[in-house]
Amino acid sequence: MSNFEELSKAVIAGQEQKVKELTQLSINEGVDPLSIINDGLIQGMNVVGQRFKVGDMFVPEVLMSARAMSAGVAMVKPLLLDGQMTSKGTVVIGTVKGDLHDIGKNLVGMMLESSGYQVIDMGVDTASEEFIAAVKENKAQVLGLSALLTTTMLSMKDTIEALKEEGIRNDVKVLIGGAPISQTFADEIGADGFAPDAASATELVGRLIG
Ligand code: B1M
Repeated sequence: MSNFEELSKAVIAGQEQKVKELTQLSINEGVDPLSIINDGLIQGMNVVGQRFKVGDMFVPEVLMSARAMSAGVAMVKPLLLDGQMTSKGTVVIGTVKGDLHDIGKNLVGMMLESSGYQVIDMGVDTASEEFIAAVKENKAQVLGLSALLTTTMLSMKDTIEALKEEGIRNDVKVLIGGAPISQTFADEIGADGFAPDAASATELVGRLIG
């Protein structure tokens, strides 16, 4: 088995220590840092995303894989030349005002990051003005809103209206998700897309700005 295959397998298995050891081994052998990320770490996370989507992996396992992958990426990142780690685009993501649920949002963020997007995570209980400031400051192509409560999902509409008032609605694609969210609701409030899970969200971002 190649180093990359072993690395991918360790990511899939969520073995953080093994990922660190294998990443260090590759670094010591002089393997191209970008290949370690793209051919080893991200390959593993791609498999995790697919398995999660079809129900073969569950949240705790996905979080362990994401943590293992991030540990490897953190070791390799300092070795990359400036600008070598190109981003596919910038996504501002957060849980909407009044809502403190962040497990799903974190999964979506991690999955996007591991697929090569720059992710600006606004955390939880984020007001429309904060989203707008972050979109402007980072020139984000996508704004991802997460809500888990039927009471807070309504503030997604407020954020979309606020984007219109700021005159930047056409500059950014709005993707929404969370347990109570549906495609019907996305259509109702004028969002650009809805994704039921993290893997679909990553695919959708690719379609929206690809
Ligand atoms: Co709360 N909670 N909670 N809770 N909680 C729910 C959502 C609830 C359905 C439980 C229930 O009653 N059956 C219910 C909401 C009812 C409703 O509105 N209809 C509820 C309630 C009522 C509350 C409180 C009001 C309880 C109280 O205090 N009385 C309170 C509210 C606090 C607040 O937010 N202001 C509250 C608090 C909490 C905890 C803090 C204890 C904790 C959150 C911890 C945390 O997130 N750090 C919590 C939890 C854990 C849950 C449940 C049990 C699990 C949510 C979760 O993490 N799921 C939840 C019940 C449930 O959903 N079954 C519940 C796992 C996660 C991976 O899935 O978040 O759906 P999910 O994310 C998925 C997809 O939805 C999608 O991808 C993710 C990955 O596949 N997705 C996106 C999510 N965001 C996306 C964004 C995208 C795209 C896809 O694009 C941007």
